[in-house]
Amino acid sequence: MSFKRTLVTSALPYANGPVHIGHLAGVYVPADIYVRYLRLRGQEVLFVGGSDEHGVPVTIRARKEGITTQQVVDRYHTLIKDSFERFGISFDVYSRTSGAIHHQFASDYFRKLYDTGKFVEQTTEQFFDPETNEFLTDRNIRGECPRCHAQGAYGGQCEKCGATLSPDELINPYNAINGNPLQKKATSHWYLPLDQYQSWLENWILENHKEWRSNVYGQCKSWLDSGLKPRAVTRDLNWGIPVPVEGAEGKVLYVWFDAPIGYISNTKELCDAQPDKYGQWETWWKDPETRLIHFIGKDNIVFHCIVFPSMLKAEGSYILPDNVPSNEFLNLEGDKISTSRNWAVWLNEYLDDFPGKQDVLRYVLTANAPETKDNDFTWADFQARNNNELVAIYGNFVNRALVLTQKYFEGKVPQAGELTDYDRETIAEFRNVKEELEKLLDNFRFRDAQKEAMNLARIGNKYLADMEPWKLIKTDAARTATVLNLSLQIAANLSIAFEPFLPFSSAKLRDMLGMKQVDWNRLGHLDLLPAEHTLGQVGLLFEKIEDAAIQGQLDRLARIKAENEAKAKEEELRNCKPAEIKASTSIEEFDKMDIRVATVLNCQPVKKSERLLQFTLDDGMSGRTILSGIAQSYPDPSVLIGKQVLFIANFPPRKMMGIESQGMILSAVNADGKLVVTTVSAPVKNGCQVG
Ligand code: B3M
Ligand code: ZN
Repeated sequence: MSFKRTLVTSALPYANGPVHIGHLAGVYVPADIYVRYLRLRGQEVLFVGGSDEHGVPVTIRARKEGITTQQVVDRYHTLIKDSFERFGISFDVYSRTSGAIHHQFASDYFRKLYDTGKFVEQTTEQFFDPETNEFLTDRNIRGECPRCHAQGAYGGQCEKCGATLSPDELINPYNAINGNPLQKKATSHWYLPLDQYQSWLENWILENHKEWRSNVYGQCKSWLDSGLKPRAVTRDLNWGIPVPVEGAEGKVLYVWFDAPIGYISNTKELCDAQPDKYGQWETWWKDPETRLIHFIGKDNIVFHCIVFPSMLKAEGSYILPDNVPSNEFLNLEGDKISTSRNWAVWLNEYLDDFPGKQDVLRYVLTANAPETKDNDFTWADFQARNNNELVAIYGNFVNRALVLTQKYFEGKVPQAGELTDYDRETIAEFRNVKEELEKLLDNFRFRDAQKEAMNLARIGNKYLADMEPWKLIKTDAARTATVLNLSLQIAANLSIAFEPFLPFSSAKLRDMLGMKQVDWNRLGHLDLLPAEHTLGQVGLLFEKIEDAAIQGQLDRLARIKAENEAKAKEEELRNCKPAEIKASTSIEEFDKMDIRVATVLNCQPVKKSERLLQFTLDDGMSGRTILSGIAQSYPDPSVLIGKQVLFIANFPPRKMMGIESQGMILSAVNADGKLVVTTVSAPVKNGCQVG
């Protein structure tokens, strides 16, 4: 189908923290590359973004920081917007969902579906905290995992064993915020009956959008195959857009209902403010000649491919997404990126640590983009790609071409003479560049497209290294002129080819070349700079990144990892509940046990055993040796020397690893499974009995 214009949206990040490299790699860099590319091709395009300011995550953050929810979203919306700007993410509009325009728009949208009978109302039993008088969302409900019995599992998932849970399955559910036990209480909500859209969606996606990325198509298919169910579009919460229905006090629109509508309301906000420049918002959202593309991360697929299209279909007057290029996840140094665990490279911090190096990160994230599978960001790879690719190939080539022209031809593009076969072969390499890049970019294959652009730099670099104009100048000035002319033409092409990917460097390169504009249509032509054209000021396009800067980042991550491990341990101990009491016994049974006090004279690992420690005890009698399987809990057993411990004196001796053990040391089992040797609270004469 033909189209006149393209509307590009990128997922609205939650304003509950700064944005990190995972956001950039997954959504914003690819969307920006695509938009810049369409603009270069002279197409009409609108790039819409904004902050998602509703939902539970922002309220959790507010509680954690001890400020109001509005303060949280104000803070992070500003920070996120600024980070995007500094990275050159070229939104036409970046607004927010807590604004009045959005509230009104989303509220009206809900009301229209409500009035036309598109929802079903249902009453269900939900968890309720009688003390705070509020219903809890899944994320705020914790309890014991029914599978692995870890304490503190979340309503949605157990972090310990990874099981997907529903809050109903948790044993002894409690309020994650205050620890209060929860009750069930009836509440009614409005549902979008997705089951009624099932066959329409099957036809629309599975039959008519086979071209979607296989990860997107596959996820949709599996949702559809397991049968869609009605989804609640309202919540019991005090943060969000009030449900515009009488009797719905205390209820708000579910964040996933209002957030995608934010794409529309943000477009409206822009168009209403500048209709001459952007036209009517309806043109972007309702004209079948508009093509709608959503850039998102993989955890948002169901909402953009199934839920939002059903909402649009229910309303009836909107276009539907044409494509939903979704990326998989980016990990950081082998671990899942996590805002709550601070396991991320935050964009604002990156810019402080690497000022002016926006394009380096853009480059690395695209080179390593998780387009088809999860990928890993490592600082070593970041450094290598900068030093070995951007600096050593692209930067080196451009710098040599420019510096030599300054030196030999007073900074003016020299006239090319007769071409050799090698010149012609080099020129031929550029013949199909434009078509190749377009094919890849049109298919959202940004990683391969950038590789293609870098390949051009490689060709230029090799050409210059092979031609050695710095030697040639001594014998053949005319030939040198041709070589440098061709090199400068290649450099000019690079500034165009890299424009969607590395906009800052492309602009810098154009300044150095004295190039006024980028003309995508001229890409591949090796006559972009006329002879005698004066070049601009030459500088370095990229700079080497030293080991110390990388080490600084690795040290930071190591610190965070250690902090997280300590916190996890603390949490585990805090949430641990004691084991069940054993079946009852009697004083007579207990009396059979001869428990005594002894001082540890020596304690050392038993050779060839991972488990056993050998205790030498002063037991107030003739002394004894006891083996205890607690080596894992005491990496340095010498800490036990001099301590008074409790042991069972009347177990029959037992040989292990060739050593006779004469009893058993008593230890407590800690929540993390580690054993802690028991002791007495004041000195006791060795050999005395415990009872
Ligand atoms: N804020 C979820 C996310 O950041 C959500 C996206 C909304 S897009 C309409 O993953
Ligand atoms: Zn579990």
